[in-house]
Amino acid sequence: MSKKAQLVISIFILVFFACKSVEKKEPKENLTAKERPNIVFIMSDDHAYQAISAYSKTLINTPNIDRIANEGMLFTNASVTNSICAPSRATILTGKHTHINGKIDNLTPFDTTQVTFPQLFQKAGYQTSMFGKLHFGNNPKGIDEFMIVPGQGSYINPDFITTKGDTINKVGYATDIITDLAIDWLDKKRNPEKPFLMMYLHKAPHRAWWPNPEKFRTFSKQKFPEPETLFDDYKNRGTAAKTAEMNILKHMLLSYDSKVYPETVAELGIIDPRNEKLFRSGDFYRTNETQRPLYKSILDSISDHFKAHWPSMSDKEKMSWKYQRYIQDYLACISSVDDNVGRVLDYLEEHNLSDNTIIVYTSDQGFYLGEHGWFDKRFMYNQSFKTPLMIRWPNEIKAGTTNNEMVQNLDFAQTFLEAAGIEIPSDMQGESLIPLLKGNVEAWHRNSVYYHYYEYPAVHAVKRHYGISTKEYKLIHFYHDVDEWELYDLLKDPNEMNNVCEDPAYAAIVNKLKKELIELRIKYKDSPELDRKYIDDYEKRK
Ligand code: SGN
Ligand code: CA
Repeated sequence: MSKKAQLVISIFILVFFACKSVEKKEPKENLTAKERPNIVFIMSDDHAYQAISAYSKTLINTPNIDRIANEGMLFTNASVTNSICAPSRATILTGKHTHINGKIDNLTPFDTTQVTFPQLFQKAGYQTSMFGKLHFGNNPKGIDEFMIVPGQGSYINPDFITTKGDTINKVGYATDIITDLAIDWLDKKRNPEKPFLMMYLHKAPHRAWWPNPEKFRTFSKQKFPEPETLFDDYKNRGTAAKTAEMNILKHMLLSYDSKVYPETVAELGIIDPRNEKLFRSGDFYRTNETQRPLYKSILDSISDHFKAHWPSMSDKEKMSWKYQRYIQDYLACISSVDDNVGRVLDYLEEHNLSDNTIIVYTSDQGFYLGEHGWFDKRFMYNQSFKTPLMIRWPNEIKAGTTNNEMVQNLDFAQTFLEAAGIEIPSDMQGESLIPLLKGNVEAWHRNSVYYHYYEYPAVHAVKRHYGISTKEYKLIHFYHDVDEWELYDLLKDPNEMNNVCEDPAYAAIVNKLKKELIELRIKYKDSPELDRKYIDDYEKRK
């Protein structure tokens, strides 16, 4: 080959790779408004994947939520970095682990000088809105119009904080109202010249699980299968599982949770002032004259049944009874979420907004539906570590695909920013899911994820812990007032019933995972010093 030909080839190769790297790094800022996808981020509060029929048909049929999976991608291995409300939301908004964004538990204030992804969307010309439960301690930034419930919010006749900062009351059922607000915004406020980001955030199905009257009636008459591990005795687990206060039999409250009148409970000699106080400040007392009789007739029959049967029940029967009451109300709340998600999907379809809209359905974390005898979340064990996730985006995602990669709530910000062609801040800690959405699994290199939970001592008494999970194993370190390690063989023991950390057969795996955990902590800038700092901060606040 002549020198000239060699030179031409070298220049060609150089230019080719230079272009490639430019293509990889630069955001597609030249996307036109029409090309930039809209984003509808649907998130519920405490929605367990076990209660979505796209994942399991055992408990409930959710045809509308399933549509997102059937017409898009279902993630079977999505998890959160810290299984509790406000921290999960902080991670979603900042694209950072909670030890970096500082919102380690529901109680710590959020440093509002931090960048959240809606601010970047607003700056890039997106129209932005948010409806429902943010539960973040602060109003959102970068949102043109919002209506959010204060704190946990209410199911019945809820209050909303508006963009202007005032609080207004709405009559009706929260799940329906939040949807009305979202559809109304799409219908009347949306600027067709701009792409939009809408965060549609349900309060349901958070404790204390108040359904609308019609669903309350229907579901309270049904019987649901019990999970295999409802009567778990926590035998081969560590101290944390044994001392957690989220057992349905022991810690669920008869009036506040199971909805037996406090008078009826007292008549049977069961005195629990906290239970009574919580019930009396709860949703039933928010009903108006029209709503109250509808609820009362169902509450009457629950109390009648309780009074007639409770005294003669064994502990096992009491557990089963409380489980049924719990799951009936929980699923009834979800049934309303499903109906309402259907309304939003229909609206988008009828208005030709479907094809270039990314629709996400997820929850702020998973939840125990009687597995290990529990309700609530917090632990790195599967039901609360994992979270439902499905994404529909007809322009890019092949309908009906399933993905089992280890993705996290940490990844949303970067995914949305990449999709919209907006530059991703270099200090975000997730990975964009765009390659996975496009079916390019080879471009995904994450084999393990990091988790860290902090809210202790606190309600439900789940000890502080951090850990690493791969698809095969999970290694957890509980610390603070204990120093215990647990290892689960997820393939052999999917219910996580046997801690095999001390089993010599797993010694090599424990060693390997401990090393990888240290590396992950370094990668994500977590450290023993930060663990200590967050304990000290907590002590100071007490
Ligand atoms: C409340 C609930 C808890 C729940 C936390 C956190 N108790 O304290 O059961 O774990 O919220 O939930 S209640 O008596 O007030 O219902 S979170 O979703 O906000 O993290
Ligand atoms: Ca939650």
